[in-house]
Amino acid sequence: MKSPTQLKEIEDFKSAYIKKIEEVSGEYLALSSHLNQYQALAEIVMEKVATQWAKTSAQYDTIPHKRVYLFSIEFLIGRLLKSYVNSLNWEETVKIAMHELGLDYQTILDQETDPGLGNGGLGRLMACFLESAATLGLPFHGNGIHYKHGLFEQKIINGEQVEVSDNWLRNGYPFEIRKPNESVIVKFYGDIHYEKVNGALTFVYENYEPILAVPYDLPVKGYHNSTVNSLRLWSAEPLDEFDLLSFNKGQFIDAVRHKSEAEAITQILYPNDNEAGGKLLRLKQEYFFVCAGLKRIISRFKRFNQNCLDDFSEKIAIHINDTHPALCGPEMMRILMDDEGLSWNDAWKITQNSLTFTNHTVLPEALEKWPVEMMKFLIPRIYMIIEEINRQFGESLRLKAGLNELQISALSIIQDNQINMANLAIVCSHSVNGVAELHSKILKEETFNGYYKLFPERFHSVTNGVTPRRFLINCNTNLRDLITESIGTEWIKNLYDLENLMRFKNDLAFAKRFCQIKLDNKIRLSHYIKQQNQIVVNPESIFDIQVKRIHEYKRQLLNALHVLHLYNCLKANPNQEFIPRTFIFAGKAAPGYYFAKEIIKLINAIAELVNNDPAIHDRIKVVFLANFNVSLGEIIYPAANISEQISTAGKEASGTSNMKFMMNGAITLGTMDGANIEIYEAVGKENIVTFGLSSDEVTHYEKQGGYSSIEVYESNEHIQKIMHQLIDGTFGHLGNFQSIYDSLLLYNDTYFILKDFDSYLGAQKRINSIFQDKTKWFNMALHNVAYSGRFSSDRAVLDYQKKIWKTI
Ligand code: GPW
Repeated sequence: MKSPTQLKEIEDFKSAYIKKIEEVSGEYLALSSHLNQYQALAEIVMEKVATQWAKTSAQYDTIPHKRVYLFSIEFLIGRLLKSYVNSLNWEETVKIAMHELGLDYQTILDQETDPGLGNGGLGRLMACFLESAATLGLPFHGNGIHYKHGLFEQKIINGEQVEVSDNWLRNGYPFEIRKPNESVIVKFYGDIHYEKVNGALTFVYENYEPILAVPYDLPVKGYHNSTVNSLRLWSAEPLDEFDLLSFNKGQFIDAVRHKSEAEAITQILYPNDNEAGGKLLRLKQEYFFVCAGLKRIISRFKRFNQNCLDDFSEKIAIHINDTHPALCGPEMMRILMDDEGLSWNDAWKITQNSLTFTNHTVLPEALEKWPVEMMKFLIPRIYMIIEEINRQFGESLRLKAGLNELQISALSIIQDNQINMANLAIVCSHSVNGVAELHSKILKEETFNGYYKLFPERFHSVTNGVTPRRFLINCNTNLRDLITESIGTEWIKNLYDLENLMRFKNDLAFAKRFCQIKLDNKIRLSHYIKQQNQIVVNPESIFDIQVKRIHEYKRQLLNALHVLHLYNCLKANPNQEFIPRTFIFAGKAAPGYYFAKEIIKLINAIAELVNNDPAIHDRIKVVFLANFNVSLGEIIYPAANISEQISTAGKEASGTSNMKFMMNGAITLGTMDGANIEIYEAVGKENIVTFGLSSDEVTHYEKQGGYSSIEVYESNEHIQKIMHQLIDGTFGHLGNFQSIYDSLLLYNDTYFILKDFDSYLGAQKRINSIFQDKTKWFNMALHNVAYSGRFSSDRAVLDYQKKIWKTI
């Protein structure tokens, strides 16, 4: 029964909506398109959010509280309409109203583009942190880039990845506000020299190229509270005056060129994940959003602090998310000295006390290094400051720490004519952290060991987390309702409360509903698969899923080779007892990453072979879903039985899909890597399936130049068979996989795929036997949901607040 207030709310909503439809489309509701229906809903929701937004900002201005600004080159926010509706506690009203108006709510939600302003885990983590901070009511804002084109859309054509440009702004975007009057100027190129003015040596920067940075603000709404924070994304535009100047001189082409060169800066997100690019335009992007963000933060701070910067670092924390914003160090020095007139020492104190830094990888190819020449050419003043920071740092190591020249050069920010951005970030900040316990340990013992020995107090660890609102509550509503009926609503804000679910471990009625929900989610995913790939899968089979960027270290190849092996077993012994499995893959490869693209091709070739072989009798199905993004993840995570987390130990800093799957009751099949180790500790060894070399074992082999993959090959006939199939024409026109064959046998299998193969096979067999025992399986799944509390990004953000930013 609806209360009179609820009934009124629904009626009010309906009339506001009917009117809004006319405003956005100039038509009556009956004639409106789905897109118009979406736009009308988005506008109504945005109005409601904006009211709280204005209020939050005003409150922050009056109540002094340390603010955190998160600087990141990626924010993978996902679709927002449903999030806003649910966080406003408006879900029921909107659903009923839409229904009564004869509209399909899901179809309307599906009109929204999914802003792909990030590549993968790193960008998504930032979006989770923003959501959690707003839900916790903390003053915490994001600062990044307003890319015109986000991550490319992936199509699969003839089994291969084809990239299509992403145009997320094509229909306009209702959840951002352009704020031209808060624009700032960012300067590139030019010359620097000192001049004597009135006897004093004065520093002059001239002939630079000014670019206008225009902010777009997006509201970040807390769940069921009234906090709305901001995500500020900067867009590059030409300065009008300059265009006019060229026009007046009749230099039309110059004017147009300047315009497009300016706009180029924020045209596109670089599509590399865990790999540093080295392109001038990328460095331009890095400086662009750092400079614009810091200028605004500092000028706002002065406005509210009687123009005084003394206590800046007590009131503001600036967080450097991986090294892409590491220019925060020298840029803050520049603003404080050149624009604000502070001395080097005063500027340095404020800078270092304000900055904190998180590292997200130990892969050498991902550690950013920029050629000195490029930096000098593009941002000469910043280069000067970096040189001076480095000189003073070297000096202090020599005098205070008593290091010799060899030791000093190993820690230098400038090495081999390159700027080492991680070193720059560490030297300029007072805190460095890794994103899972093992990862932080590797940072201390290996990657940054020299710094750790000097400044042990600067090193911390904060394990990643994901927001349960997006990755459980809003995407697995049936499970949400079951949980709430069973243990109340407290868990939504304190995910540790999920442990109360263990009370139901012997409750048959609960178990039945829990399993039925999983099955329904699998049916939903099966429909999607049928519609997208024209493949019919069996929802009763084990859904074994690996979704993430395609990367050698993440070892989708190990998974694929195992499928091929299973196929061989079934072909050799067609009547064997076999538990049906559906192997689901999704993920994008960087467009220039040849080997990753070959892996996609191989998965699709295996799918073609296995899915169409009548001898298999549909007992194995292989599916590669195109264009993995946040929205697709929201359909996939709730439907998984097995979460594949099979990176080479020591290589995956944390992983976060492991947490999203776990929360939805999937069982992790994983190596002892990244946060898998902490999932193991949380659920206990009975409730996870692990395999493979440990990180220490991997390091041990690496120190000897690797293991011998040929030896493994020679002693294992299953491996011999699958290796031959890669190159013997098994896949017909679908391809020959010589490069994969070579990497495993000729180039000694850098990621230990063949070395871990047998162990992986054993783990997969264990899964089969467990799955047959339905009670045991339910119990494991329940443990995974119940002990996912510590993997909430609420916990992660609180850890940062306590340990890193010291805000609470
Ligand atoms: F290389 N991560 C990512 F460290 O998604 F910058 N993209 C990246 O470019 C990098 C890291 C970078 C990921 C890590 O691979 C993953 O293990 C981690 O869970 C995630 O960042 C969030 O910390």
